[in-house]
Amino acid sequence: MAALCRGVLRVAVHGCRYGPGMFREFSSGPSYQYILVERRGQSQNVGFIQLNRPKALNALCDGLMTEINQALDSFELDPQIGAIVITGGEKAFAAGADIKEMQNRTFQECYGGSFLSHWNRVSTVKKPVIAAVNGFALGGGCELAMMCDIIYAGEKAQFGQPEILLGTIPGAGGTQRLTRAVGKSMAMEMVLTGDRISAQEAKAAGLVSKVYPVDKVVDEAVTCGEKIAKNSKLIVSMAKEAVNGAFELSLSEGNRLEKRLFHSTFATDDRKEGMTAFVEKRKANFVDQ
Ligand code: CO8
Repeated sequence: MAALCRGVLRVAVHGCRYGPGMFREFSSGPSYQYILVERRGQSQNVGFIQLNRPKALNALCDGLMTEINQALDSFELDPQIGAIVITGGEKAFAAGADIKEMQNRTFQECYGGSFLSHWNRVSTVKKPVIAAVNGFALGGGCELAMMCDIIYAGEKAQFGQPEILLGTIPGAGGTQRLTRAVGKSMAMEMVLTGDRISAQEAKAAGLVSKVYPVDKVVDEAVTCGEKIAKNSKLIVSMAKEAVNGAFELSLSEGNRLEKRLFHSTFATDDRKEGMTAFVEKRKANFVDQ
């Protein structure tokens, strides 16, 4: 199998893998041990990252998170890519931070070494990121999904913050993003009991935007990514920044940010093109300028 990725030819040896769990990009791209990285969509404009540590239910070890960051960095720099999809496997999106890796950590190591401080890269990417979740999204797995901009869930997905059962608490935004997404009562219940919620409950609570059959959710996420990627990448980033402002700012500050960004769109070629195309009854040809 060969696929084009970021302009370089990727060759998969042994059915998608290079060595044990390795996917190698030729010529100059990085090799990944814990994730698969490719382009998806008809125009190959959706960056696709699949967590690929199935034996450990995609537990988020340090190396896996570092690789996700590398893949995100390269998609962020790639002018062809208009959206990114992150997914896992059928049984697990990710069953949380790697407990075996954390088991013998001390407070001094965690605090002094800023343990897992590189975990929030997903939430700082300018391009939209869509999580396609099948199976378990637990602990850091649920937090990873919540760092994404849109969550699509497969019918059998389960979301939870079970850290309390391990004698700890969420550490990558779980108490904050979950509470904003589902409200205080449900967030408290999940964080304090460790109970999981189903895809359907997650949809009803507003944690996920759509639920699809297990075998459809990844394709649907890519389709959503393609739809986003057809718009101006510049304006999409501004829209994303404005929506994210709603989580950080007061209403008046958020509205001010939105207005500034709205005004800023009038400094772009794409705003002019979009409105001109509408008036001329033709499809807009955005140039991301
Ligand atoms: N870490 C390491 N290994 C794991 C993890 C994990 N989180 N989850 C599963 N595995 C491993 C198992 O140990 C097992 O390995 P092995 O075959 O070598 O024994 C393999 O995956 C399969 O797991 P199970 O046999 O347990 O599979 P089941 O189908 O019976 O159960 C469950 C699936 C329910 C998902 C179960 O595996 C489970 O409860 N996993 C742990 C879930 C959990 O507690 N997650 C939270 C972890 S803590 C966390 O995420 C904190 C994040 C803080 C971030 C801080 C950033 C600064």
